[in-house]
Amino acid sequence: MSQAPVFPDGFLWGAATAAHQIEGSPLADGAGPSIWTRFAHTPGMTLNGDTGDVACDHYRRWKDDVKLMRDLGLQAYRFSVAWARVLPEGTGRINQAGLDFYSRLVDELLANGIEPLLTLYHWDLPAALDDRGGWLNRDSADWFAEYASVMYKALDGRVKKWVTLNEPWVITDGGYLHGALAPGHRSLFEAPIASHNLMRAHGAAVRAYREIGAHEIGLVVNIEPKYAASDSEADRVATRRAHAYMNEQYLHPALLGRYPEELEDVFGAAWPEWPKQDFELIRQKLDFVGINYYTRGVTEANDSYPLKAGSVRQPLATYSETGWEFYPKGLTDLLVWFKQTYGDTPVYITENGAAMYDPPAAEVDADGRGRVRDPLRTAYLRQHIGAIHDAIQAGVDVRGYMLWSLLDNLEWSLGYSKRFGMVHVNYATQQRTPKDSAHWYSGVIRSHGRSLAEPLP
Ligand code: GBH
Repeated sequence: MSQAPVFPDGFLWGAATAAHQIEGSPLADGAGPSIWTRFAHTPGMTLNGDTGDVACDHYRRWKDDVKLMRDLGLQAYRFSVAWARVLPEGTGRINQAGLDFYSRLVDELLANGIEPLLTLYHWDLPAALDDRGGWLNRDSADWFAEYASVMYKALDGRVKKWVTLNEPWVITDGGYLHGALAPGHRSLFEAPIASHNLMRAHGAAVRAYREIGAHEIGLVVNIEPKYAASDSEADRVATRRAHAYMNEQYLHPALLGRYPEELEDVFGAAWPEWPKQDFELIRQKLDFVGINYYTRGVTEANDSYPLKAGSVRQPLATYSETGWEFYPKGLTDLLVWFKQTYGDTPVYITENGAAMYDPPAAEVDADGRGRVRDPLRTAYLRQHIGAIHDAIQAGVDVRGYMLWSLLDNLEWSLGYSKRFGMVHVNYATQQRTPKDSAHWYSGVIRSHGRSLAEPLP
């Protein structure tokens, strides 16, 4: 980038987290258990048996964490609410102490000039609802709308940007198809049903918002553009399927009111007939779509179950610690694809970042500050923010960027082994140390993106 990039006025710079990954104290002050509390305490489900019992202890350190955000200059903070703190049984009785935690957090953010983006569901279903069938139960749409309405009544106005679900694809693929995530099911027959009910829940929550709320609400999806490994007919067909499965399975019903045809082929006998009126519920006008971008997929035909498509590693490419290819151009491509396919719904990048082989935090330096040199993360962020700028120049209405993640945190079933934070967390002492990438990102925010043109430190 030779010329200083220009981002639109009001483009929002922030960072993201999720409740189970940072809060700790999952059962404090009357909260109910979630499927993640239960899953992590089931032997063998997470790496080293890691749980969210302490995590970043954010439930007790939230005030200091907001101060940290202010010191870094964040303009926005995307976080999620633990449903079972607010409704310990998932529906019915409200636990005021749980609600108060989020109310205080929001007040503190606003007092520090930081705009809250609130995600209602980032994977931690109340265990009591899983006992009633979880996302396989059609009533889950009503449960979710009830919970969402409690949150709107308590916080709308102070919160002006709401997200219904984070990544329905991961919830279903991880939780119901491959079983690596809670609730750990492995069923081709359950997966489409869980997905469909998640989308009905999304629709029901948006519908409820239009009655109670007065600001903006959207859906967050993870998208990985799929490129065919070769020009062969077989690889191209496999790529279409992979793209429909991961990228269109949720956006098509939410924005177009139908599923992509390829899903029938993907799920075969496990693909149900859907009631037509469900799509009226699922398709609601959205104020924005949030896109989480980490990597792309290069797809070849193979008979791996159930997609008949697999990913091919790229020679000479760089991979992050989670094995994801570094491919910033994919972000520009997908944003352009999004606009072409779905029209002018505004977009936020609601997650982007990487676990990038950080060295251990060094001793405290002369300024009294610890230091973590993470040049690979800085390079990753710089290239991806540049890719967003390219998309904006191509006419895509991108309104903000939320870096994943504010803090090193609990990477789900991978436990504490992967660090995505721009701030290092020493889990023994809970000491927070902004990494070099955080100082770099502060400069990007301060200059509204213009510093991207400067050489890397
Ligand atoms: C997000 O999901 C989550 O929202 C967040 O909670 C989590 O901590 C963060 O990412 C980091 O993992 O193996 O090459 O086929 C990430 C969604 C979907 C991105 C699967 C990577 C696999 C790529 N992920 N995808 S590959």
